[in-house]
Amino acid sequence: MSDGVFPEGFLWGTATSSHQVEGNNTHNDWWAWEQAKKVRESSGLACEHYQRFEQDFDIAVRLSHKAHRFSIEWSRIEPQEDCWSDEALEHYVKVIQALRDRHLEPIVTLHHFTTPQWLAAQGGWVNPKSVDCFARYTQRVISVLGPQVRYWITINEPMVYVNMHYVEGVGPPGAHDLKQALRVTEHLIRAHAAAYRILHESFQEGNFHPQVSVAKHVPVFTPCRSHWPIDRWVTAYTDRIFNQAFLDALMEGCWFVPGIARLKIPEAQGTLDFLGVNFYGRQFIRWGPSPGRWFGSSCDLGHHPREVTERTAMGWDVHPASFHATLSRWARLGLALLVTENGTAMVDDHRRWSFITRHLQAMAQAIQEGARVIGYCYWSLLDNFEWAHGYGPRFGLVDVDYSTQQRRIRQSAWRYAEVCRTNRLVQEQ
Ligand code: GCO
Repeated sequence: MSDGVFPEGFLWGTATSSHQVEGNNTHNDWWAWEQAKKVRESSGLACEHYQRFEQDFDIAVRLSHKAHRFSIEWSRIEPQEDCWSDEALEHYVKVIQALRDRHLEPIVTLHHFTTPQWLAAQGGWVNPKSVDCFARYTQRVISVLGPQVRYWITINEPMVYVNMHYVEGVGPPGAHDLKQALRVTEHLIRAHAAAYRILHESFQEGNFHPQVSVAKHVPVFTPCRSHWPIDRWVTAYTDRIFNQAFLDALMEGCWFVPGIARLKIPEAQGTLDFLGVNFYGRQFIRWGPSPGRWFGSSCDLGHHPREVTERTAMGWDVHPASFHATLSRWARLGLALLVTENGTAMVDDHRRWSFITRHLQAMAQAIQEGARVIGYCYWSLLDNFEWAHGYGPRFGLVDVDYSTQQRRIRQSAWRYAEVCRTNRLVQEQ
């Protein structure tokens, strides 16, 4: 049994995103997608967090959190092209003030899967114009929120976004198009680089130094049949596309995947001040006919290898050792790591705590071995709208009754609160 002790000032907290909790985000492409009945359930009022954020942050304070990650909804700030809503901007000023008043460090995401409908109508992220539009939006946001925010996430899970929306087509625009996927990848890199520069240039004068990153989902890809060389090969290739090439672009200014493309993007070089890490589990890859896919197909649930012994309610693999592996691997970039998401949908809350405690232990081990991890945001504070999966999955430390909007703090939240309060994880026997 070993206790985990975490570095002083560790940013303990949770993460959310606008569309998943706010409610009534009527101007973005996901809303339109839901209205077109492309998914079973519509986000609707979600958790009404847009109105209830103060009450929700009070809960975070009761739970001894020190930080909170959330996203700004671009389509509220700019509901029509180049038409800006002062009211929406003012709202996020209040959100940040509410966090500051409660001594919760804000970690602000600028793009979390949703895009304004006016931009989507012009081709969204396939259109090169998206880069300038995103830069203009960033400029507007920081001119108002300014130095109130130290930690910025430009784009949430860029490669998950590309895969979900342009390869697997389970989000708007529902494309299965590898050419488009490549263009979107490039534009997301350029948009991140533009936002990075704007954030830094805006604060050049003062002694305020923003810390900017993406939230990179960095799964550990694992061959379904480890004795099959072809599975091993396609796994390594998937890792290159999904993880390595994207991070190479932000570190070195070049995105390269043999057989696909080499993109020189010099303005992206050196645009990570830290690395935001999202981690949920291993992903198993097998060789197989997979038309329209970039990646070797993931093993479907029925074909998980025998070594998978534990799954979440989403059917995802639970494997804390891979969390340790991914933190150790990416720490080698030489950047501080901030865990911007790790979490689980579980029906049984005991299993949620078991998931959390084992992942914290894995993180403590990586820290002990030298990884510079500065914070951990559990996904999520509240149960919320899980995209194409609707409201079924329960990721929250806090249960939400969607018919009354009542919040009920789960037992796992209190156990996690103890860690946040003491900055220490005492392993249970
Ligand atoms: C993602 C997003 C979140 C999800 C969470 C659980 O990873 O897809 O960042 O919006 O809700 O990850 O799936």
